[in-house]
Amino acid sequence: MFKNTALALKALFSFVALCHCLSFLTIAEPSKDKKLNVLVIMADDLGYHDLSFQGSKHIKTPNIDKLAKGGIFFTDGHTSASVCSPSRAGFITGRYQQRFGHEANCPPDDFGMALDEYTAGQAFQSQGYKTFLLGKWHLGNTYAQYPTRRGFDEFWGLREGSRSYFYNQENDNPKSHRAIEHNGKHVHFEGFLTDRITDQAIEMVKSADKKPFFMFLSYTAPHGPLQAEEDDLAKANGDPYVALIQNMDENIGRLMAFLERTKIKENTVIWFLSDNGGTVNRASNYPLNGKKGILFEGGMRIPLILNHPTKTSLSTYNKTVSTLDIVPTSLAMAGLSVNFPKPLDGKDLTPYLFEGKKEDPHSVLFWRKLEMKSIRKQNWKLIITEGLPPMLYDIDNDLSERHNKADEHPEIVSQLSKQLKDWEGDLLSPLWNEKKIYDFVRKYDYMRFRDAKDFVPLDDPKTKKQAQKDLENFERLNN
Ligand SMILES: [Ca+2]
Repeated sequence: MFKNTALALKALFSFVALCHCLSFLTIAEPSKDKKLNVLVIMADDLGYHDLSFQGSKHIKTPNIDKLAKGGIFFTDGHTSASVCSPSRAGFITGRYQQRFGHEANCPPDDFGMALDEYTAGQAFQSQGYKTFLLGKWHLGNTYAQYPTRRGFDEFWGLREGSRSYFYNQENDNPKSHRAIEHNGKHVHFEGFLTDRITDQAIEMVKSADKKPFFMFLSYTAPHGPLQAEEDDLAKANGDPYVALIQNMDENIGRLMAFLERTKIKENTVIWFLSDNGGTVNRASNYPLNGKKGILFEGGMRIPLILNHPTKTSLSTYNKTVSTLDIVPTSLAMAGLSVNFPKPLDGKDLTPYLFEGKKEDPHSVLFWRKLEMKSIRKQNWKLIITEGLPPMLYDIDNDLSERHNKADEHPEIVSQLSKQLKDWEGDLLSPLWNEKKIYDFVRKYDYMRFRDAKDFVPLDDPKTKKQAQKDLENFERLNN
């Protein structure tokens, strides 16, 4: 009898525990019958240190900080390139952009991202999502490359990579690819571009009319030209770089307030990142060495944030990840399954972020742009560039890349070089190039960051003078 009572009690406890579990599951997944929206906010040329939560003392970014604090910050997050166009090509396809020859920056006017590559816009469109692109495109200027032909229902922005933040005759000539367009129609805008991009983002979310949406909010800030309105300048002690970032942060705050007010935010996955590292002298990539354009960490380790409605206790993630992972991870979070026509290099991070998977999502990551390339494998990172000896860094112990270990560990250099070479076997040759002078500029940048004992200014006029001299010599010898 006693035994039976004990068994009955045990069964009752199990039943109560099960009910408790089931109700917990129901509470934990409020959005089960509603598809998640995905919003990717990309800054342009933002310095790694130039956000308050990253340690900046003079740049105030309470709204981006809030996204980081309420979400997951990736301490070892990387773009697939250290300049704009290839970095965006990698993110938007989830594939190493070198696989389709998209290595150099700025596709020529009659060319752009390979048309047989499948974009994030197409992937979400295929699932019945509304797809929006705001701001900078920079993946090709031709009509065939136009965002509305590449997976976006609606585009409000510029085809090119940068422009004035104010309407002006030079950029806003209707023939210019820097002019603002709305689905092919020329736009006359008033005031400051970052404000107008955000107004349009809010309008587009409203127009989605409760349908799920994918939005790529591609700000041009804080990329040059360094411009700001008077009141933003005043709040930034007269520094237009600071003003550009703080104004972008206020705009993100305005968008978040709208999403919160309409309860859309609780159903939206939000990413924040920069397309590459800082480059102007006012920017800071501390504690990273290097800058936009080269493959030291300052070029392509970026502040990567994932703010999301899924319940998790994870607030930082320390394994090496890539912006190639954004599209597959977002699709998985939204419970969508897309048949991509070509294999992705990006990984679905959800098992690592939400199911406790412990392994490395990427056993190795690769970079290549023209004459320079790099590989990262666990703590080791190798950079190889034309005309200089290999550079090998122990990233776990030397994040600032000050101590070249190539001479101490020739076996690691040779093993990583081989792995890099094998990866290159699957790539196309670059479909377009950059002016030769940039090879020399990059070489001198590598040398001065490699040899720096402490942090050095990001820009150096001597580098450009030296590069000009080398270019003249090169042309004399080759003509
Ligand atoms: Ca950029």
